This record gives sequence, C-alpha cells and structure tokens, in this order.
Amino acid sequence: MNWSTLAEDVASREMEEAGNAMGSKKRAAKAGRSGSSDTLAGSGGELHQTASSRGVLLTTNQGIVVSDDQNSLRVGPRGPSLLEDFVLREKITHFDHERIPERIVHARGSGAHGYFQPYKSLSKLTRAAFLQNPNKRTPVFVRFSTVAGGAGSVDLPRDVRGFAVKFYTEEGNFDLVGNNIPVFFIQDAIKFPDLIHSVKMEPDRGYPQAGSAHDTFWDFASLMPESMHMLMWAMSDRAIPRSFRMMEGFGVHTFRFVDSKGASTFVKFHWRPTIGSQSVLWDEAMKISGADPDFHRRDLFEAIEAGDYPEFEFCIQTFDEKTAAKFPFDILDATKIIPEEVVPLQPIGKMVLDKNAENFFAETEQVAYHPGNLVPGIDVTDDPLLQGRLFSYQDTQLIRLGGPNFHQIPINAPKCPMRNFQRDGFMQMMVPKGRVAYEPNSLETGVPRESPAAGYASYPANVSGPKTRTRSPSFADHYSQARLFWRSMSEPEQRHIVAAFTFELGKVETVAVRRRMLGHLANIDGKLHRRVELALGMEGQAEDIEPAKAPIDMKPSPALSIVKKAKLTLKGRKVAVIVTDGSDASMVEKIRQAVAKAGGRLAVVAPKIGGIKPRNGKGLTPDHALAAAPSIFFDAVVLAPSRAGATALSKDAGAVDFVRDAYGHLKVIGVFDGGEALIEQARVEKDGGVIRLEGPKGIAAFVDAAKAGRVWARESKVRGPI
Ligand code: HDE
Repeated sequence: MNWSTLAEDVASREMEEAGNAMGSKKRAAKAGRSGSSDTLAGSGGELHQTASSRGVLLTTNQGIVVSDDQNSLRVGPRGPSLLEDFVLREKITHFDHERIPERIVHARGSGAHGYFQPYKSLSKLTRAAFLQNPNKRTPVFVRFSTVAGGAGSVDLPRDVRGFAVKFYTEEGNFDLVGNNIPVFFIQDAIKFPDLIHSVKMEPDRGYPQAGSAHDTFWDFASLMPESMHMLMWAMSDRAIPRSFRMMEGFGVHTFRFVDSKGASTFVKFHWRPTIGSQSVLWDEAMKISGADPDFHRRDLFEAIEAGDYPEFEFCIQTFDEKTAAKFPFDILDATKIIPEEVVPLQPIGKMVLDKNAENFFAETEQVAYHPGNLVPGIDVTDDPLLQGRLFSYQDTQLIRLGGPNFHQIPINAPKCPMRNFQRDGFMQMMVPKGRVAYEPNSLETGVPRESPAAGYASYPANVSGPKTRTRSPSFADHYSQARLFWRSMSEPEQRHIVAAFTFELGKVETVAVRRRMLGHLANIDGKLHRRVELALGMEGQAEDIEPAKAPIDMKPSPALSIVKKAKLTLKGRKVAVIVTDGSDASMVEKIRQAVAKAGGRLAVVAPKIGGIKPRNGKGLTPDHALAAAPSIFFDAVVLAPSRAGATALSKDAGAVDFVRDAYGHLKVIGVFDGGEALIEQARVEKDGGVIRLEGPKGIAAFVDAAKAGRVWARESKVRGPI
C-alpha cells in the first residue's frame, strides 16, 4: 500500500468516528479548566486546541479535514506545485515560525509539574494563603536550567543551575525564581548585561558554547571583586550537579513575609532535596556531555515516569530588622549568605514533582517566570539586584513570547479567577464580553472591582534619601564570605575547587587576567592561592590587589559542604551490572533486590541489547548495550560477566574504559565471577572500594559502600597532587 492510499484508508475509516470526535470536543468544553472557567475556558481557544489534537481526523488550522497529508497539489503527477495549495502553504508557514527566541539566559531547561504542601500553618509569619493549611496542596511547575548555554547545549557544563518554581496559589501565581547557588556574581542589576555578555560565547568567534573557561568571562570577573564569593561556588562541585533531583535551590535575595496585621519579617528561601545533594566529578561531566547531552533532562523525566518522584523540602531563614543590623554584611547584598549556623533553617513544607510536562514547548519552553509575581503576604526588599529583576522578566517575556497576552498561555495562567480591563494585544485568546472596559464604571453590574481588604498591599517600608548612583559601603566586603566558603569545604571539595580554577584559568590566554585572578585568590586564602599558582606553574606572579575592605575570618559553616552533609543512601541512584552469556542470573536478581531495597535502581548492561543467555534462570533482558552505556551514567557498578564473557570483554576497549572510568571516578565496584579478569585487564588497584560479591555478606557490603557514595580516599591516587 502506498502512503496516499494508506492515508485515504485511514481517513475514510475515521470519517465514521467523526461523531465521537465531536463528542470528545463537547466533553472537553464541559470539563473546562478547574478554577479558571471564567477566564480561558470562556474563550474556547484552548479547548479547541485540545479537542482538535485529540480528535481522529487531521485538519488544517481552520478545521478543514485534510484529504492527503503526503502529497502537495501539483499539475499532473510530475508537474509543478500549485501556489493555491492552502494545505501545504499553511503547514510550511507554521513550520517556518515554529521557533521563538530562546531565553537570553537559562535557555536550556527541563520542567516538571508537582505540588507543594506546607507542614503547618505559617500564619504567625505570613498571610500567604498557600502557607496556612497543612492539608492543602498547591500545584507547582518547576523549571531547572543552565545559565550560559543555548537551548540545544549540554546539561553538564560548569555553570549555575536555575531553580524556578511557579506556585499556582488560590490567590494568584507566586514565582520563586531561584538558583542552585545562594549568592550571585554582582550586586547591582546594571551589571547583568555585562556579566552575561562576558560569559556567553565571545562575539567575534562564536565560541565557547555554555562554558565560563574563556578570556572574556575571567577578564570581567577578575575586574569585579564583588563576584569572588560566587566564583568560589561556581568553581565548586555545586556547578556540576549529579541530577536536578540532587541539588539545593535558593531564592538568593532577602524577601519579606507580611502577616495579617501587616507586621514584616525578613525571609530567605531554601530548597533541600530529600535524597541529599550530590555532584559529579569534572572529568565525568566532560565525558557525560559527549555521551548524553540530555543527562539531567533524561534523569528527571525517567525518575518521574518510574514513580521515583523528586522531592524538595522548603525551608526558610527568618530574622527581624534588629538581627539584620547586627550581621557583618548587608542583607540587601545578593553576594552574601546568612550561615545556617547563625540563623538555622526551618523546614516549612515539601514539594513533590510527580508529573512530567506533556509537551515540552507548550509548557517548559513557554513558561514565563517573574520575581514580581507575588501573593499577599510575600514582598520584596530593596536589594538592587532584585529591584532590577523586577523590571527584566516581564520585559523579556514580551519579546520572547510575542506580546502582552503570554499570561493566557495555559502554563502561565493562574488557576484562580483572573479578570480585569486589560484588553486586546497580540494573541488575545479570550473574548471579553460587555461594554465596559474601564474603571470606575457604572454602566454594568457584576464587573470586577478592586478590594483594599483582599488585594495585594506592598509593605509600607520607609524610604528616603537623595537620588544617587552610589554603592553602599555596607556592600564593600568582597572576600570574607569567599574565604568562609573555602574554609568550610571538605578536603575533596577543596581539591575540586583548586582543579576548577586551574582548568578555567588554564584556558585563559591573557596572562594579565590570570595574574589578576591569582591576586584575588591570595586575598581569599593563602593556601588556595598557593595551590592554584603551583598548579598553573605561575608561582609569585599574582597581581597585588588591595581589598576595598579587609576580610574577616568567619566561623566555618559545615552546612556549605555537600560532602560533609551527604546522605548515606542509594535513593534516586543508579547501579549498573555488566553481564554476558553465561552470567549468573540468580545473582543479578539478588543484586537487583538489594539495590531496590536501598532505594536505587539496577540497570543491566550487556554486550548486545537483544538479550543474553545466562547460565541459570531465564533469559536476561539488558536495559542498555555496553557501547551505549558507559559507567559515567551510573553511581556504582558491578562487574558480573561469565569467565568466558570476561575474556571477550577484555579485548573490548569500551568494556575496559567502563572499568577504568568507574575506578577513576571513585565509584564503588562490585566484582563477581569473571569480573576479576576485567579488573585485571583495566589494571586498576583493588582498594577498599572494589568489593567481591561472593559469600554471604558480599552484596550487603557492596550496597553499604555504594550508599556512602564515592571512594574519596582513592582520589589522590588517580588525580595526582594538586
Ligand atoms: Fe534571571 N533572568 N536575571 N536571575 N533568571 C531570566 O527571564 C535577570 C538572576 C533566573 O526557567 C530572564 O524569562 C536580571 C538571579 C532563573 O524560565 C531574564 C538579573 C537569579 C531564570 C533574567 C538576573 C536568577 C532566569 C531570561 C540581574 C537567582 C530562568 C528569560 C538583575 C535568584 C527562569 C526569562 C526560567 C531568567 C534577568 C539575575 C534566576 C532576562 C536582569 C540573581 C532561574 O529576564
């Protein structure tokens, strides 16, 4: 059957079902959108879209059934195409306009739906309705992102990650547009375009994509002492997370909570993953970027599909004006944290991501966050970075989403009633009724009115002073918290920071820029500076940089270290087992059960995807072919080929690299049966992280070691001194 007759056949059969299609259209219309039936549902636009995509007949955008979607209209079977072919023209025109401008920052992102539920009422601190009732779930849509790369760039560059949450509350949308790092590079919004221009690909040569390891970034950063604290975070393991599910999130700025009596408390927002934070190693990140550019996106999607829902605890730090005045830094300065040891985190609720986006473009791409989307009870402060953001987001959406009605796109629309007298504009999806489109009015009843009692009221903070372009002297300390961060790290984390500076500055061609950065490192910490200058081979070359304010020594904060607060768990982690023909299937099953019991998932990796013949039990169906599943995809590995299988694998560079990389990336390696031969072929040392699975306690010992994560003691042997 050729394509055109197939299409005809399908069309004629489906013609009979046309009645059903109409039925589903009616059902969809009846269902409407919960809570917003008086907004979008009234327009019919969204419903039409839904119904037509669910219907059985293929139509044009005008609803005309398409008779042939395989052939354009032409003169005779071999003649020229006709301009009158409205089906072809409409389809191609739509296609030509499919791409919208990507975000200037955070272009690459991955999204998911879920809900937020508070642990208890927060009425003492805020009147925000979604924080009052522990039985109430508020829907959310979260978008995680990298910052510098384009929409098609890789998931694992060294970069900050966006952590943006839209809460669809009963009082309207509240957006917490945060990052996975609690501070920022700059103190004032006016420097943002410069920062981003410096990190994006260089304008003359068009590279590098998605990476900060180049001259323009380090030139700018080294001329901005205020970026030093953030640079320490960006060079740390935080900038190469293992998964979106394993990173913390931060609101960064100081916000305000306002209670029902109008009293205000300062608040900082934190998200903590319930399965703990974890990062990859830089060598792993570089290899993952090649082997699976969608590593984080796939991980998020697959975890949610498998019912292994990402969870984040919502925590706050709260303090009043008096406490704020006592800190040795300004709470309006977004380059500073408040150590958890000084103001502890209070967990106030949990967010669960339990549903993938159904359409990447419609939801993840079109979602539009804005730090100015606030609900009564939450307010902003005068942080000059936040103040600039309050302008930027709305402005950028206008160009990105094509006009002022982007709030009507389903992913952006509030789930509570939304009505006002704003009218018209590109892409108006609603059909507003009535004669009155202004306020005050008296010609109609039942039209929307303002409400001083229920409406959003800004906190009446006192402000006065001369108009000026000055940076407050209270923002002048650029090194103390960078030092605090460095001194709070574990030994492996310090090693990674040194290696990251060495890598990034090693890519910088301009010697003066490297020297300037070494000068800043010397101001942060003598040991850090010494290690980086040695690793670069630039001893004694640091530029002398005078701090605007002499740094102070703060008490180290263990909470800043990922390694120090790592959770001993396999939850959310993946373990691979390599098998071949003749492997022991019952052993694989036992490992699977032990891994699952510890909360992890076992993936079977075999030389061929079609299946293997084990020496006992039924056939084993692999999850991955070895060539497509290097060990960088997994948190721990088991080598369980048969002896004959191991002999064959020993000649396969992919299999040998699998073992070498697992070892080099400090992973726990379980060895069974022919696995021993593979270990020998890879010439890796049998240290405490290489565990034999034979014997009654073998599997348990492997799982316990894998729960502890990486074998840090191995690192100095495989990476050399730094
Ligand atoms: Fe953003 N930022 N930003 N930013 N930002 C954008 O808005 C901006 C800043 C953050 O998944 C843009 O819709 C300025 C800090 C996230 O869709 C844009 C300044 C933090 C996302 C913009 C900052 C963020 C954005 C680009 C300095 C952490 C992605 C597309 C004053 C608290 C949201 C868009 C998503 C996106 C401007 C600094 C987080 C251009 C001017 C600090 C997570 O409006």
